[in-house]
Amino acid sequence: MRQRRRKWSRREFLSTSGMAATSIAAGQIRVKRKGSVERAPLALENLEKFVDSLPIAALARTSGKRPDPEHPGHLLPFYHMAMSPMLQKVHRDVPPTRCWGFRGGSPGPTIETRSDEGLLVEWANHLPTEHFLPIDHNVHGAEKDKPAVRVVTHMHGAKAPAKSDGYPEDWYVAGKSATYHYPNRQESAHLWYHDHALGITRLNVYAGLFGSMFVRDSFEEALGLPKGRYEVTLALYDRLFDTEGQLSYPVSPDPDSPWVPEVFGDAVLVNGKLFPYLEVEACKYRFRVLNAANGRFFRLVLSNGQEFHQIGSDLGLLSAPVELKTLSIAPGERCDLIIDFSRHAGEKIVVTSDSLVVMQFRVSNIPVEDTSVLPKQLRPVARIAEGEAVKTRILTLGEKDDMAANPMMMLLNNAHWSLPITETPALDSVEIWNLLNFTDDSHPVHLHMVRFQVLDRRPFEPEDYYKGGKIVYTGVAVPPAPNEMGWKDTVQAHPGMITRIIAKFEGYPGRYVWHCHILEHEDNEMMRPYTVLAP
Ligand SMILES: [Cu+2]
Repeated sequence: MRQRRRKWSRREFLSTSGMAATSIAAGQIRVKRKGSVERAPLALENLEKFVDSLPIAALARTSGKRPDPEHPGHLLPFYHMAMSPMLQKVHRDVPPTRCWGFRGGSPGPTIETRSDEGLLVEWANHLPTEHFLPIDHNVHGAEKDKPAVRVVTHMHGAKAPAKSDGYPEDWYVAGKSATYHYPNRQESAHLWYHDHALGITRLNVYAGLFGSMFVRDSFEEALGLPKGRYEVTLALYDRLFDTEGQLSYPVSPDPDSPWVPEVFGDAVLVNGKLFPYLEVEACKYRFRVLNAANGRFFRLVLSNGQEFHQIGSDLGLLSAPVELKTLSIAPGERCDLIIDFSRHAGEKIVVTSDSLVVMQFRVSNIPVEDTSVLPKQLRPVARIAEGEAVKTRILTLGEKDDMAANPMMMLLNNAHWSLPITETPALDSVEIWNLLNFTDDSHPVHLHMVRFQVLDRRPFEPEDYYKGGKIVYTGVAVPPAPNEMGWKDTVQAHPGMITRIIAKFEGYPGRYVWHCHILEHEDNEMMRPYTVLAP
């Protein structure tokens, strides 16, 4: 581990200046690679905003039923989800963009299911054998002897058996498929599926391989929340485009080692469109927001300054709505929002994130009767008592830099992916994980299979830990924000802080992973296997 730099970090810099994000990102594209054509970035400022309506992903249709792997006499809905190349119109005035999707969609079709109702998905690789984005063969798992195009789909947030979790080494090539079983023994939540192939996840997701799944239950349905056309998924992600409207993925100046530590696009897509608008009625809407970006943290605000309510986090409902004017959402996280447009009839409201324009709501003038409710209480979230923990782990988030302080790789607990497994919680046991962040970045840390709660964040002195492995706090513990008091599967671990989470490892024994959800980090060693031990 290196000395922690206390200079202005790239993320802080980019996040405070959209212009900076644009120029740096564009600069990255203009880095000329050996044998590659230099392409100028798409001039977003020349594009007319709000000319395309917000697309809504299709509902996934089943392809019949198949036997339940746990109870072969019982049949489960079966979905065939083929990954294939596609063209996408991201904007009226941008030529079609080559990307990859599920069943012709990026985001792919939305799977709807209910708690305790299992389903099967055959994730089929119908992609070409060559990748259209720059693979770095120095990245672990993506060596020159590996096939260029490899996929394996993970259902983020699913309590799924290990063999259906999409282990990063379980990738397969074109013409192959894997059928996964999702028992869905979990509360209502917004899950999302995305590629997880070792060493190229960042490229496969950037290419478009992701979509949503909703688990429903009767408790949630009884609350009377907005539903049907009043419930809208908003999958947010940023991209870089060239003048031809094609995806640009930035590369480093070293053609033999193109990996870059972070990617920030100047174009924010919502459900596959650039600057879309959504016509809404003057009533309450429920927005299921997903940050599907490789590395961008969004900070969403409404241009009319109105407040909104967060009613759910990654893995389900909060105990009560939380009023917000700004929503911070990190890659991998989901936020369940209620926006009430009833006092804003006729308004055009723009959603922005820092200096980036995200989308527009056009509120109708026609009076409408709103029968939905924003309940004062939602679903009780019982806090896991710290005393229940049988083990407390100290886990570091670090970065290895070259001589010029350029990040070369990111590490969890200073360990590479291939080292022996060190995190081995027993099934149904409770553990506290202390995430010590030694870097300048916030890392959204995601644990597969389990749900957890955020205990607190507390500043500490890295030097003392380097020297003697001693934790010296430099301030008081900060409790989680009210909208972080629900069930989480991804937590923002901030620089210079120890972020504590508590989890009960319920579900299934077997090998899973935990990792940073900045996909460039995850691909370059910021991911470790962990094993849930059978009793
Ligand atoms: Cu990270």
